[in-house]
Amino acid sequence: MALTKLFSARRSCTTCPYCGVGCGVAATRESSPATGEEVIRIQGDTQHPANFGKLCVKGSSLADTLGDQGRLLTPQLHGEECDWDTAMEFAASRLRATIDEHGPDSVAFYLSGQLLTEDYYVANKLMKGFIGTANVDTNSRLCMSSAVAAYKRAFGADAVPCNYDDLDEAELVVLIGSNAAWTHPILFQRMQAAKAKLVVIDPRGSVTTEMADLHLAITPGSDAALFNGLLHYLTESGALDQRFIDNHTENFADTLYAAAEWTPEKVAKYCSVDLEQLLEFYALYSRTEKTVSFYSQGVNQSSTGTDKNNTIINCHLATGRIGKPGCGPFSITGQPNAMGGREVGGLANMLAAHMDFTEDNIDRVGRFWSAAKMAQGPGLKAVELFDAVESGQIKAVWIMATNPAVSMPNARRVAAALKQCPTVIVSDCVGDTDTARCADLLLPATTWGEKTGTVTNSERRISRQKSFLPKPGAARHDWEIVCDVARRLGFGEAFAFESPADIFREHAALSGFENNREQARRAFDISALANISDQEYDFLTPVQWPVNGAHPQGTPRLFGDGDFYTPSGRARFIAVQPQCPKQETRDEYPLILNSGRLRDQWHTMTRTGRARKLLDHSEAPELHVHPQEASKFGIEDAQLVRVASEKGQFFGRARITASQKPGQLFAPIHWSDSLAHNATVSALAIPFTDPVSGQPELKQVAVKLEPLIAHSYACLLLRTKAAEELHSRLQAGDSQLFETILHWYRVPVEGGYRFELALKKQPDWQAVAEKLFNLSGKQLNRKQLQLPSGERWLLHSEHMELLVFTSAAWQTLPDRKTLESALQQPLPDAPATLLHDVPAGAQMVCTCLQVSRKEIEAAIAEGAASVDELSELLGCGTNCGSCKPEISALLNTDLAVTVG
Ligand SMILES: Nc1nc2c(c(=O)[nH]1)N[C@H]1C(S)=C(S)[C@@H](COP(=O)(O)OP(=O)(O)OC[C@H]3O[C@@H](n4cnc5c(=O)[nH]c(N)nc54)[C@H](O)[C@@H]3O)O[C@H]1N2
Ligand SMILES: Nc1nc2c(c(=O)[nH]1)N[C@H]1C(S)=C(S)[C@@H](COP(=O)(O)OP(=O)(O)OC[C@H]3O[C@@H](n4cnc5c(=O)[nH]c(N)nc54)[C@H](O)[C@@H]3O)O[C@H]1N2
Ligand code: SF4
Ligand SMILES: [Mo]
Repeated sequence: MALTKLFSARRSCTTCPYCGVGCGVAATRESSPATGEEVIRIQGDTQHPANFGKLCVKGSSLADTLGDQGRLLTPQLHGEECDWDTAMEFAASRLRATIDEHGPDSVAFYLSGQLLTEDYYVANKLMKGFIGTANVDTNSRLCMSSAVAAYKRAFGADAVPCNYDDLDEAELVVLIGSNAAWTHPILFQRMQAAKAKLVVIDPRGSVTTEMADLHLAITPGSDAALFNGLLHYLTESGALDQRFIDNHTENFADTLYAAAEWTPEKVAKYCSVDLEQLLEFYALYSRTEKTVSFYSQGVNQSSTGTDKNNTIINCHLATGRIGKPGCGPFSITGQPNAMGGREVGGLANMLAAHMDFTEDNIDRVGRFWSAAKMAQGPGLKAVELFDAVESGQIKAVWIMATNPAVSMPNARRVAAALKQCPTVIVSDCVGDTDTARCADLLLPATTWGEKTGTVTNSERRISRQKSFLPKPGAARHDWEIVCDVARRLGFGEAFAFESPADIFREHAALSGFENNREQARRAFDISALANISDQEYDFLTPVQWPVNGAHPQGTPRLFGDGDFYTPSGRARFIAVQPQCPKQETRDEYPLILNSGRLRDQWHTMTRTGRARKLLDHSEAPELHVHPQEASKFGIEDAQLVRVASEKGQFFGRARITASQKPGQLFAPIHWSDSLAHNATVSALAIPFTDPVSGQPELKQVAVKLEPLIAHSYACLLLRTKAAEELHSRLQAGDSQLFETILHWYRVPVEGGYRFELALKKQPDWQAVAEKLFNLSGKQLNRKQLQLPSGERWLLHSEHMELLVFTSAAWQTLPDRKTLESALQQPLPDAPATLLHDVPAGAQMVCTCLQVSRKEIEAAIAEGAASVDELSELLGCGTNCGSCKPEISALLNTDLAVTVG
C-alpha cells in the first residue's frame, strides 16, 4: 500500500505488534520502482534475539495492513465528529461527575496487552493512585491471568523462569494447549530446528500435533489429571531431585499425597488416552533432564486454569528442572505486551510494579507517586467488571485497545451492558468495531508504526516499538490521551510527562523503589534503566529483566540459585484435585465447542483482516467437525451450520476433518458482527471463571449443532461506497434484507468489498440495487447460464458498481480472485466471461507465494516427497516458512487430516 506522507529515518528497528514472541522488525522507506511512490518494506531484524531476522506470515505482511482506510481519524461524540478539546472535556467531566456522585468505584478502565508499557503505566497510575479505585482490568484476564496466578503461587512472583535459548537447548519440549505452529510460529521454527522431541497435549489435531513425535488427544479439560499422574510416575520411577525438593521447595508431601491416586491406568481412563502412549510420554519426561513445558490457552482458559498451570510447575520442581539451560515451565504469552501489562499492574488484583495490595505496598506506591488517592484493595476482574457495568454499579467505563464485545465470554451480554451504560469511552485505531458501536465517545488512537514505547515479550525481554509513520488525521498516542484527561481531572503534576521515555524512567524507578529483602523484594526490577537518557531509550538494546545493579546487562534465566520470592524463599508445590469443565454437556447441548486461532489472522481482524492475501488461507467463519458428527447431524463439507449454546449462536461453514474428535467442535475466534452474521464465537461461552485468577473458561462450551439450509448463494462485488451502505444496513439488521438473507460475511478486495451471502430466497436484486445503490432498473444487465449444477446468473451495473452472482450451491460460484479482478478493470465482456469461470475453493497454503493446497497435492501426486522438493518446485514455504508444517502434513498422506 502506498504511503506518501512519511517523515522519519529511512530504516527503523521496531517490534512486531502481534504475538508474544516479540520479533524484531526492520521497517524501511523505499520508493516503489513501479510508481515512484514511497512504500514501506518490512523485514525481520537480524539483530533481534527473538527472531534473528525471521518473520512469520503475519509479521511479513505488516506493510499490507498500513494506510488510512478504515482508520478512526477524529474523535466522535455520540456519532458526530468533534475536536479534541470537546472530546477530552467530555471524558473528564463525565468521569468527574460520576466519581463525585457515586464514588471512585463507579468508574473502570478495561485495557489491553496490546498497549505499550508506557500507555499502560499512566492508565494504571491514574486509576490506582489518583482516582482511587483498582477497577482497572485488561484482556490479559482472558489470556494470561491463570499463568500469572500459578507463577505467584509457586514462586512468590509472576516471573517466567525460562528464555528462548532454552527451547534450542531442550531435548524434550512438551506443548500443552498450544498450537504454536500457528500461534508462535517463529518459536515453533526454532523448536523444529533444534530437533528436540516434541510431545503435544491437545484434544484436537492441529498442524502442531502433526509435527509432534507424540500427540496425546486428551479429553478436554483433563490436563491436571495428566500432570498429577506424571508427578506420581516421576516419584515411582526414581526421577525426583530430592536435594532440590529438600533445599528449595515446600509442600511436597501434601502435593504428592493428592497426586498419589493418579495411577497411569486411572489417568489413561480419565483423559481417554491410550495407556501405552501415556506411559511413553511419562517415561520420556522421566528420563529427559532437559525438558521445557510450553503452555498456553488450552490450560489457561479454564475454570481451573491456575491449578492446571501448577500441576505442570509441580513436575518441574519435583525434578529440579528449573533455572537450568534447556529446562523449565514456560508459560508463553499471547499478546505483544501481555508481559508489560503484568509489570505495570494492569490486572485489577495487582497494584503496580509487581506489588499487590498489602498495606505496606499501598503506602510505598502512594509515597512514590505522591498519590492523591490510593486504591485500597483489588478491583473488579474482567467478568465481574462487565457484570458491574450491567448491574449499574459501574457507570463510566473507558476501554482501550481491546474489543470486549467480541472477545469476552457471553459477548452479546457485554455489548448490551455497554449500550446501556451511561458513559462508554473507547480508544481504538479503527472506527468500526463491535465495541466502538457501543461507545458514547470514540477516541482515535495511533497504532503500530506510529507510536513509540516499549513492550516485553514472553521471555521477559523489553524491546522498543518505534514510530516510522506520522500520526494519521487527528489521532493521538494512548499515553497522551490518558495524561490529557488526568490533567483535566486536576492531576497535572503527576502526569506532566513529555514523552514515553519520561514515563519509562518513572516506571523503571518505581520497580527499584524500596526493592530489597528488608522492605519488599520483587522479581521485577529494571532500576538500572531509571536514569537512561532519551537517546539511550531510543537505542535500547532488547534486554531481559531484572536489569538492576546486580545484573546491569539483564538476566536471561531466573531461579538458578534456587532462591524464590515466597516468604520462606522456597518454591511451593500446590496440591491439586482435578476438576471437569463447568460447562458440561447434556442432552440438549451434547457437544463441546473449542475455540482458538488461525494461522493468518490476529484476533478480531482489525489489522490482519485488511490484508487481502491473509484471507486466502481462510476467508469465512468456519466450524471444524468430525466426519462421524457430520453424518449424525446431516452436515456436508462446506455447508453452513449453526452452533448454539444457552447463551448464543454461531454460524459458520463446516469443515469436516478427522483432526477433530467425535463429540468436539472447533471454531476460530476471529470473526465478529462487524465482519459476518452471527460469527462471534465468544457469545456462546458461559462466563464461569477460575476462582484464583478470574480467568474465564473459554475453551469448553456445551453446544448443539444443526445444518442451515440455504435456498441459494450469492456473491456480491461492490465498490467501497456501495459496500459501506450495504454493510451498515446489514449491521443495523435491516429487516427487509434479512427476510432474504440467512448469513453474510465480507472480504475486502482491491477497489471495494466482496460480500458472500447465503439466502433464504432470492431478493428482488433490482429493487435492492435501486434502494441501496441508487441504480435504476435500466442500468442493470442480467445474464443467465444453465449449468449441470443448476442455474447461475449474474446481474451487473454498467460501470460495475455492483456485480451479483448467484447459484444454488456455494461451491459452484466462480473463482473469487477472477471475479475480484472485474472491480479493478471493468472490461466490457468481463461479466459473461466470469460466469463461465473455474469454480472456487482453492485454499492457499502458502500465502506469501500464493501456492494453493490443490497445487501442492498435485505435485505430491506427481512424486514430490519432501517439503524441500515442494519448495523448489512451487516456491511454497520459501518466504516466511509459516506454511511448512502444513506442507509437511499434506505430505503425510497416511494421516489424511484436513488441517485448519
Ligand atoms: N495466528 C495467530 N497467532 C496468535 C494470535 C492470533 O490471534 N493469531 N493470538 C495470540 C494470543 S493473544 C494468544 S493468547 C496466543 C494463544 O496461543 P494458543 O494457546 O496456542 O492458541 P489457541 O488456538 O487459542 O489454543 C491452543 C490450543 O488449545 C487447545 N485446547 C483446547 N482445550 C484444551 C484442553 O482442555 N487441554 C489442552 N491441553 N489443550 C486444549 C486447542 O485445541 C488449541 O489447539 O496466540 C497468540 N498468537
Ligand atoms: N472464545 C474465545 N474467546 C477468546 C479467546 C479464545 O481463545 N476463545 N481468546 C482470548 C484472548 S487470549 C485474547 S488476548 C482476547 C483478544 O481479544 P481482543 O483484545 O478483544 O481483540 P483485538 O482484536 O486484539 O482487539 C484489539 C483492539 O485494539 C485496537 N488497537 C490496535 N492497536 C491499538 C493501539 O495502539 N491503541 C488503541 N487504543 N487501540 C489499538 C484494534 O483495532 C482492536 O480493535 O480474546 C479472548 N477471547
Ligand atoms: S512470530 Fe509472527 S506474529 Fe509473532 S512476533 Fe514474530 S512475526 Fe510477529
Ligand atoms: Mo491472548
